[in-house]
Amino acid sequence: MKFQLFIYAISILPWHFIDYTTGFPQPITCGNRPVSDDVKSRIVGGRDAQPGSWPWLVSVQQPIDEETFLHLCGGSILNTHWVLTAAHCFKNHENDYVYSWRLVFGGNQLSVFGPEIEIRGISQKIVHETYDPEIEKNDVALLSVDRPIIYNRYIQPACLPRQTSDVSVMTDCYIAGWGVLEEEATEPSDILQEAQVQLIPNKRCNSPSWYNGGVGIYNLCAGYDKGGIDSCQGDSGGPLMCKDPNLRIFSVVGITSWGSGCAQARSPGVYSSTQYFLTWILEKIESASSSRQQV
Ligand code: 4AZ
Repeated sequence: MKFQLFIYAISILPWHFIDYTTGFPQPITCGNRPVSDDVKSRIVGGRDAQPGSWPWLVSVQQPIDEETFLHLCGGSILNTHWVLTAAHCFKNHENDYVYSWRLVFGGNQLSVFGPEIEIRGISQKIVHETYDPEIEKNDVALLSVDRPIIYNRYIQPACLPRQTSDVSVMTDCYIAGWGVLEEEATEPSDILQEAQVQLIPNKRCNSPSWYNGGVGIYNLCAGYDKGGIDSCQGDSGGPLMCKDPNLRIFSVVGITSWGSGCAQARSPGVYSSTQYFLTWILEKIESASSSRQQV
């Protein structure tokens, strides 16, 4: 009887209370957008995002002097301890001491920090073992924070797609980040930008006048045939997010990785597929948290 009651309780819970990937040590809820649940509608060709629109978005920043930090890459909150980003964010920083970098959570305008902002240091950096910077293969990395992230209305964990989700049919997709607003620009955007993008099948993305085979099975392409709207430098590591038509919630399906320039025709943004790397992500987080418990 008790067991039946339990099964009944499980069956009536909203889906997001159920830990959908077995053994995934992320919070049971993810993908919540308490402040802004609707997308009203730069990145290149985007628009200012409303504060709280993408509460899992992280700004990965490097110190440039005693007081100043520079936005370098985006990231996504996976749980109170881990941030997902791109391996290539650390490519030209092999000799940098990443433990002096900082992670900014809950941000919208990076020059103005409100009370909702949280800042953490990095306590561990895990780059994919077979990351190949030549071809941006396995462009994925995890960062752990020095103190747990505390969620609020502006700071929430992301969902990852289920292993069984068909990402290719998702049509409601967005990118967001503080990357440059134009290919030639050097300064990152102060205000978080967002843009709607279309997933482009890998076969089309790999055609001769496009990337000609440069896109791997571990990648997703998103943007427009004509260009005009795209991620760019500084958006790297940040999320490509699609609304799952069944779950009606956004999942981070891609990590901004590379592209030929920004917003050019037949050169859409290329993203690392989080579904492809799901096992890697889960294994790393699990083994890191179990070894922490043993200490
Ligand atoms: C970059 O340099 C970069 N248009 C990121 C994304 C894209 C191009 C370049 C995609 O980090």
